[in-house]
This record gives sequence, structure tokens and C-alpha cells, in this order.
Amino acid sequence: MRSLTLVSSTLAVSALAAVAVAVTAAGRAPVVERVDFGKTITATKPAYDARVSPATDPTVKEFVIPVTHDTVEIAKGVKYEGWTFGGTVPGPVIRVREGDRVRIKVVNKAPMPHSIDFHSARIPANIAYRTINPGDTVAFEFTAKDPGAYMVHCGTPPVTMHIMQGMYFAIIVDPENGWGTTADKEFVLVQSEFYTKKDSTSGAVTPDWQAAMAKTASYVVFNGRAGQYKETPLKVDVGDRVRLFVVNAGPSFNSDFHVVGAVFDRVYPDGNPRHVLEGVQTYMVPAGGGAVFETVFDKDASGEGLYPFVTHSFADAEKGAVGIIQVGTPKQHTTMSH
Ligand SMILES: [Cu+2]
Repeated sequence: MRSLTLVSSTLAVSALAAVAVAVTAAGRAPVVERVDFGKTITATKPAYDARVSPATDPTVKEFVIPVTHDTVEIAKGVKYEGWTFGGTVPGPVIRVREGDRVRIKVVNKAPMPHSIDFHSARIPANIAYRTINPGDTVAFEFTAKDPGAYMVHCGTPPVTMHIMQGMYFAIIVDPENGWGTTADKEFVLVQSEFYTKKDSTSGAVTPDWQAAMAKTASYVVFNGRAGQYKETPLKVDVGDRVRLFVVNAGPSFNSDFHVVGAVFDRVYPDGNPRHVLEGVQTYMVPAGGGAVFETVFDKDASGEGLYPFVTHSFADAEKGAVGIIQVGTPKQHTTMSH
């Protein structure tokens, strides 16, 4: 009887609490959006989906991010045992607005310790970015105070290894008052390097630590796979203003980002509109940095056609850091120089 009373009291308290929440929700309380990246998986076939949706209205955004060890394809037909956020390399894109409260919960489903480091957060690193043991979780929150295109990565030593294994993704913080222009198409491109060797007996492609320390990359890629956007171009229409969020995960190279046949009418270093540059051919994104690039594929200028995007450090482009923006439906596909 006594325990029954206790249960009833608890239920009563719960009911009151539920009402309180309902009243608050009807007032000015922010609506909370929750995304579980264990369930919402970024498409990687035929290519990592580089398109990015606008930020949603809720001012509190919660993200659950599983850490897993998964097989990924880093070049055509090259399978690799990667370490991931959300099962893909890069991990999922997070997009919020300046001023949003961002709640992060990372669940380590991998067999070894990992961690997470948000470049967009101002937060004590020893608490938020602490080691997460297998089966453990870490949860923290921050207010996205600084607009930009940021890197997120695992910071567990040796960090070079955790990044070259695939543990990174982009977070976009939209400026409170928007970007000042209206983009017709928006894409995220994360540049990174893989350092690999082939096991002589099994034939498996495995990490090459010596190559990583010597900075002799096997592949330099956009969005986790060498050359994928040559086969599956980013498609836009004639007249479109295109906004590219470029994040460079490294672990060690710069990205000298350039679009062949276009000039950027705006570049925002770090993705902050207060930094605006105008009329830019190539802009360097450092390892661990990001930038926002805009150009318009005008009818009487850079209209219908194919426009390769590259790192203009061309030895790196040769290793896979090249893709194509297809504007309209051009007839000729085979005679480009890049
Ligand atoms: Cu890690």
C-alpha cells in the first residue's frame, strides 16, 4: 500500500511537471529540435551528398552523434576501415544559426576511446572534449556565438591518426541576419587526406603512420572519396548563385580552393561575413579552418558548362581533390583540361 501511494505521488508530480512544460511551451520557451545521427545517415552513394538544407527555426538544437568504426570507400573500389562520426566520412553536416543553443551528445559505439572537438564552441576543452571510453557518452552544450564554417573532429591522441581515419565533419553557423545574399544552391565540401598502404598478404588498405608523419598523402579528397564529384557533379542551374562551405580537415595540408572558370565575387574567411573579400581567384583554407565562397554562374559569363573545383596545390588535386560543378546541361563532357 505504501509503495502504491509512492507511485501515485510520483505520477501526480509527473502530471504537474508535464502541465508546467506545456504551459511553458505555449509561451516564449524555445522549441527544441532533436536529430539522432544514428538514425539520420548522410547518403554517400553515388557520392557523399554535398547539398545542405537551410537551418531550421528551433533555437535549441540537440544532436546525438554515434562514434563507430565502419568500412568506407575512400577512392573508387578502395575500401578502408575508417573511424567515423555517424557512420560516414565526413560525418553529418550540422547547421545552426548564430545565437542557437547547441546540445551535443556523443555516444562511443567503437571499441576504443575517442572524443569530439567543436571549433565553433567556446567551452572548457577539458570537460567537453574529454576522452569518451567505449560504451560511454559525453554531453555538453554551447551557444553558437560566431557565424562561420567550422571543423569538428576527434581530438584523441594521436590526433593525426584519428583525423586521417575519418573523424571529422562540418558545422555551419549561419549569421543572425543571414549572409547578405540569397543563394540558389549551397554545398559543403570538406577536404582531407588519407595515408594508406596495402597489406602484402591480405591486400587490405590500411593506415600508414610513417606516410602521415612524412606528409606523403595517398589520397587528397573532398567529402571523403577521391574524385567522386568528377563522376557525380554538383548540379546547379544557369544564373544560380552558389554558396560553398569549404572546411579543411587536414590533418596536415592546406586547401588552395579554386573553381576553374569562375571568380568568387565573395569569400568569407572562416565563414564570417564581417571578413568579406571580393573578386577572389583562389583562397587558402588552412587545416582546421573553413571559409565560405560565393559565385554566380551568369548566363552571359560563366553560364552553362562544366567548372572543376580543385585545391590549386596541384599535386594534391592529382591525388583526388578535384570535382565538377555542372551548370545546366552542357553537351560536351570529355575534353576538359582539368
Ligand atoms: Cu577518435
